[in-house]
Amino acid sequence: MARRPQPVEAAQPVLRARVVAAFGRHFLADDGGAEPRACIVRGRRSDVACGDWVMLQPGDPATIERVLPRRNALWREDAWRSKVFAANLDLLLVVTAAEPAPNLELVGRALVAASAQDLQALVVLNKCELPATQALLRRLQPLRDCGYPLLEVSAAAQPRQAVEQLLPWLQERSSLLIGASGVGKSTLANALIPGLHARTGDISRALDSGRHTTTSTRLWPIPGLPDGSALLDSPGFQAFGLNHLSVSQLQHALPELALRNGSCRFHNCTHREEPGCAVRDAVARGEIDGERYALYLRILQELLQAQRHPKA
Ligand SMILES: Nc1nc2c(ncn2[C@@H]2O[C@H](COP(=O)(O)OP(=O)(O)OP(=O)(O)O)[C@@H](O)[C@H]2O)c(=O)[nH]1
Ligand SMILES: [Mg+2]
Ligand SMILES: [Zn+2]
Repeated sequence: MARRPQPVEAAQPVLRARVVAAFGRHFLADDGGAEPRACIVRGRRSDVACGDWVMLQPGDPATIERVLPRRNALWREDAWRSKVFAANLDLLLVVTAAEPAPNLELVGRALVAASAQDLQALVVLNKCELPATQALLRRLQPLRDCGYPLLEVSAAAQPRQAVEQLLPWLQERSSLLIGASGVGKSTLANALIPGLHARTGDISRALDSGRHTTTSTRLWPIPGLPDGSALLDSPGFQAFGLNHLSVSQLQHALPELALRNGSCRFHNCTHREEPGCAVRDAVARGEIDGERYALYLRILQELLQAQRHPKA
């Protein structure tokens, strides 16, 4: 008996696209068309982040079928969970400024997150026309000493110069602006991308309301640069997800510690109380900055704690 031929499923056109914005389960993805496409994610999967490459099933809205493997990712952490907020980056622009009161803890942690993901990082000291910049520069010197480049810019007072200084770093890469609320990330994005008109905020209003002016991470192509040059603006925030790091990854993520890797008496030295610790010796001799060492100890403590009590 002849079997009825099974209907052949029509080959589904699937598009490769990059997520440029994520709002809960709704996304915008750029597939090379004139405008990014609205899309949703199939099932309950919600760990799709800005910068992810995805396979889309066209439709209205389109559906994200699959998230392609990530080169790297950054996590945001709160008391309950950690969540990826940006993926597939090449450069981290860690923005700081003399006003509002600089958060060097956040700067240090962002640099650790970058190194741990093999991501090049740059410190951008914005609002450099403010007199308090000189004092901040002295506090940032230990970061320069361990090799992080630092650019002094003024996005509001001298946007053209800021753009000139930044553009050479942004060619054919995905660069993420990160830093505390009010340091001027969106003002920098507006200078780099004419016509963007990203909302920028009055600091006192933002701080009073406890709200950030930018509320979600966005990715934009940078006009005038080759394809593949993208800038990501993110909301200012306090806590970086570092708890997924191993002790060894953390030790390699601080260049001045990584340099002394293997020099301690014990190969698995945590650089706390162990005798014959090359890192503590270097701190005592002033070759490693005491604040940086203290930051290492704080992060170490946190990740050991988190590994004992994992979050959901
Ligand atoms: N004096 C001075 N003010 C600046 C400069 N760049 C930005 N600002 C001001 O700083 C304030 C905050 O700027 P935003 O660009 O909104 O800061 P943000 O980092 O994007 O803040 P969030 O989106 O809340 O994370 C605004 O009032 C800007 O005008 C600068 O170079 N100098
Ligand atoms: Mg902003
Ligand atoms: Zn040691």
